[in-house]
Formats: sequence, C-alpha cells, structure tokens
Amino acid sequence: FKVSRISTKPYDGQKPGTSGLRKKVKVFAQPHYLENFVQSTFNALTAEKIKGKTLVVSGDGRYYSEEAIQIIIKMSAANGVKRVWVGQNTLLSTPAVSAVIRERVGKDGSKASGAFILTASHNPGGPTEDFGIKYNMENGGPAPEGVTDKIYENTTTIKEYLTAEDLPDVDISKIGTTSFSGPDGEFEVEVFDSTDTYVKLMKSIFDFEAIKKLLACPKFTFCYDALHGVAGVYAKRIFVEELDANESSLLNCTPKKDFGGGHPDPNLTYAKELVQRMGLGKTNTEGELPEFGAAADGDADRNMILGKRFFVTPSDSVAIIAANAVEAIPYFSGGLKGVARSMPTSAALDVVAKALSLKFFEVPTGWKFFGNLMDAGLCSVCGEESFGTGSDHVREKDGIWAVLAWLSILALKNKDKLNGENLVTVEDIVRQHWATYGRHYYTRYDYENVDAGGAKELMAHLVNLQSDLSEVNKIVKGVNSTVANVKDADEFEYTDPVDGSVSKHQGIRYLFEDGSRLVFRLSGTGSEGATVRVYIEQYVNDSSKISRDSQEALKPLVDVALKLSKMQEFTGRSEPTVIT
Ligand code: VG1
Ligand code: CO
Repeated sequence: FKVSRISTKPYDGQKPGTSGLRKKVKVFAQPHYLENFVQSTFNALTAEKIKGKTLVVSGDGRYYSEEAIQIIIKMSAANGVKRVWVGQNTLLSTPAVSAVIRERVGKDGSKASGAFILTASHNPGGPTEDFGIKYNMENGGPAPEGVTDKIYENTTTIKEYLTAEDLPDVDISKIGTTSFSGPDGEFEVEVFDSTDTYVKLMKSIFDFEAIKKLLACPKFTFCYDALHGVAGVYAKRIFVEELDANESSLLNCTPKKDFGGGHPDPNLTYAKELVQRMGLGKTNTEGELPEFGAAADGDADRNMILGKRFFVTPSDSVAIIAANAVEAIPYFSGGLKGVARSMPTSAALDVVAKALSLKFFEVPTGWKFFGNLMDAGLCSVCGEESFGTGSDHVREKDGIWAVLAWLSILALKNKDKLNGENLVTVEDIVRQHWATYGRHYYTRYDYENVDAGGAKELMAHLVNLQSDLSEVNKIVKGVNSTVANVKDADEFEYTDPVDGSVSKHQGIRYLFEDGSRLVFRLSGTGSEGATVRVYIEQYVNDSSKISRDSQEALKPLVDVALKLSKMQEFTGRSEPTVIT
C-alpha cells in the first residue's frame, strides 16, 4: 500500500469528555471528522509510541463501528503501526480491551501498546444516536488528562492526516491474520476471539467451581440482562458455557448495533425488563422471582446488582465487595492494597476502609484517575456511584467482574446451605452490611438534555452561593428545619498522589454537619445539551433507622438541593429524567 497525505481542516468541539469523544453518528460521519481525531491522537502520542507497535481497535459493536474500524486500520498502516488487533465482528468490551492490552501475547511474542475503544458506553446507538471513541494507554487504562488535552489541542490545528487509501477493507468477521506490505515493511491485521483473553483472566481471579455449585443449586435462580450490548458475548461464554447457568437466565444477550432501540444503561429506569423480572417493576410480577439479577451497559463496564425485589446501590456494592473480597475472591486472598471511590460516590467505602485499616482515596469522576493508584500498588478495589465497580486486574471498570464478585460472595455465604436450608439472599447481605457499618442513604437525580446555558448558570449560581454559608443555611432551614447545617462548601479539586497532577472544578460540594452531602456536577459524557447530576447522601448509624425507604429518608435533603440550586428556574424541569 501507499501512504497518502489528505488535507483537512479542524472541527470544533473534539474535546474528549469524562470518557472519550462522544457525538451523534451524523457528526462522526462528516468528511474527515473521525480521521482528524485519530490523527490528532497519533500526533499526541508521538511516533515513538506508534511506529512498529501493536494497537487494539474494537468496541461495543454499535452502529458505525464497522466503518470506523476500516478507517482506523488504514490510518494505522499509514502512520507506521505494525499490527492492528481486532476482536471478531469489532466486538470487545471495554474491560476486555484493557485485559487484551495487559495480557494478550501475539504469535511472535508481541504485546499491544494501546487501543482505540469504539463506544459511547451507556448512550443509545443507531443512525440517529451516538458513536464514540477513546484511547487507552499501555497500562490498559484511559489516556490521562495530559494526553487528552494534547489530543484536543491537535484537533484545533490539524491540517492533514495519513491514510492508506489503496488498502482493501479487512473481513473482520473471520478469525485470522491478513498481511499487507507497505513502505515500512509488513503491516498486519489480526482478528481474534473476543472472549478468550478475558475469560482466562476471570478464571485466574475467581473460584469458578464455587460459583458453579451455587448456580447449580435449584433454589438459586439468576438473571443477566446485557441490554443488547457487548456484555452478551461474555455472558454466554462465562455464565452459560463455563458456569453451566441455564441459557434462559440471559436476557438481551445478542449484541445489536442499536441496542434494540433502548438506552443500554443499567439502572432502574432503562433496564426495564430485568427490573420487572426481579419484582421491582410498577406492576406485580407473577411466579417465582430470581434470587439474583444483574445488568450491563453497552460496553459492559457498568453493572447493576439486584436481589429479589431489592436494589443494591452501587456505592454500597463496592463497599460490600471490599468488605468481603479477601475471603470470597482468591485473587485478593493476600489482602487489599487499598480502596478508592470517586468523589460523588457515597462514603460507604470509607467506613469499610477505616474498619479494615485500608488505604483510602477519593478521586474525581471517571475511571482514568484510579489507574495511577493501581499502577503504584495503592489500590485493589474501587468504584463509582454510576454503576461502575472494578479492581486492579484491569484498568477499566468491569461489569462482568462485578457480577462474578457478587456471585462469589453469595457462594461463600451459602456454602453450607446449598442442600436445602434457606439461602442467604442479596438483601440479607446488604442489610447485614448496614447493621455492621451503618447505612448511607443515597440517591442521584439526573436532569438529562437540558439547555446548556441554563445548566451553566445553575452551576455558577451554586458556586456563588458558597461564599456565604449563613445565607446558605438560611435557605436550608427555610426548606426544612430538621436538616443539619452546612459546615463547608467548595469545588472538588484533586491532586494525584502519584504524579502530582491537579484536576480542578470536579464538582460542587455542600457538606453538612451530620456528614450528609449534596454534590452537583455537569455530565461529561453526553452528546447533546447538558445533563445536571445531583448526588444526595445521608449517613445513619443507628440500627433502628437503617431500614427506611431511601427516597423517603432523603426527601428533606432532596428538597434542599432543589431549592439551593433553583433547579426548576434554571432548567425548566420540575422532575428529573432518571432517579437512581
Ligand atoms: C458518567 C459517570 C461516571 C463514569 C462515566 C463513564 O460520567 O457519572 O462516573 O465514569 O460516565 O462511564 P458523566 O461525566 O456523564 O457524569 V461509561 O460506562 O459511560 O464509559
Ligand atoms: Co460504559
């Protein structure tokens, strides 16, 4: 093949958000749009990290992935990449990409030095919906801010990109290697099985035999909803083929380019079918309910954990996994190096860390901040309130890992009960945890797709208010006199303990005297308008008060949040789009 230099002009707005660049497909499909971003990434990484190297390119299989992969293959060839690794049919979950970068060894001993992940995660897919792309580094984690800033800067000045126009499209539906010869020698595209590396890694972490026994118990029924995302591929292989679960345990496990027209976002609003099956729907479900339910998002890095008629708040989930990891999961049997959570995630994990004397870190939203801690050996288990849970086995959050972690805990708690006694349920485990550590009532209100101007004004208003706490407390008491005083208010700022880099403006916080918190952020993953997220949390350590309905318990704080932010005034919304 020959290398062609194609002239181009910058596009506005190619700044990567919380997790890469996400835009409508029609934006990505504009001439040179994707090419500009990919070339800007190559230029940011510099030739040293690209020439002669192996790159992974794959994603959640959403609409436009096939076109994008062929474009990136041709550009990789022209930029001097030696090899491109592609998951069969473009499919690799985000955690599987991370695992492939870290673990996979090619026939000639080659290892990958990075990856383009093609996903817009939990955003809908299809011709009128979202596509996305992000770059992960040689440690398997998302590019740090230093690199994404450089990529963005390059997109604002780009004049040309390199591509191999005459390279034929590669058939990515068949496993195998295709070679081409170019000016720098051989260039290879290898299509490989999407699950092998990942499954091997999971088997090295968990006790599959113990989980198998649990799944074989007739009293234990299980249901997994992939929401038509890439998780389905891994669910079939792991839950059905490896762990012998019944095929009927799987819902929506065939990946679709448009996720069946839904939001591939595992929460109580969008995972409707699973929520219904677990008895949490608005209408009563007939018949036997499963003991355990879980769902994933489009790229399978998120997880929702449900028990029979019971929702596990993600902030509790990571705390419960951390509290049980050493006993339940062989990978952690030597102890945890430390734990971490994102700032808006509830402090349930903090309490566990304190009780177990573990190192603890609070980082900004988005997985890229956990990676440095893990690389430095400071963190084993971490999580976010946004249905993200994971560990240092990869450098991404991992939806299937979280389900296997919960199954491991359930297997441990029930190991002597599989022959007939009543099983310890998901709800039992959570209630037991609250009784031991206290409960963090938690809820998040999302106002999706509101006017971007109004959302900015709302945030500016909340920052302004912080300069006068007596005024804030007047508003608080005016809404509800039983709510504690605000003792501190700030914008969260993070100094990375490993490399000293500073991230500012990571969310507006109001901290109350009784430990309650209100946090406000604008989403960095949307593709249209703005999304305001409000995080509401209250800690209760009195065992007579830990069993309330969370919406009811948090009502006074919610009222305060809406009043302080003038939500309706700035956004025109009287109700959130999603409550979790
Ligand atoms: C959201 C979540 C954040 C998560 C990010 C990526 O970001 O709040 O916790 O890390 O999505 O998740 P934001 O900026 O919209 O709040 V995924 O599964 O979309 O890659
Ligand atoms: Co995701």
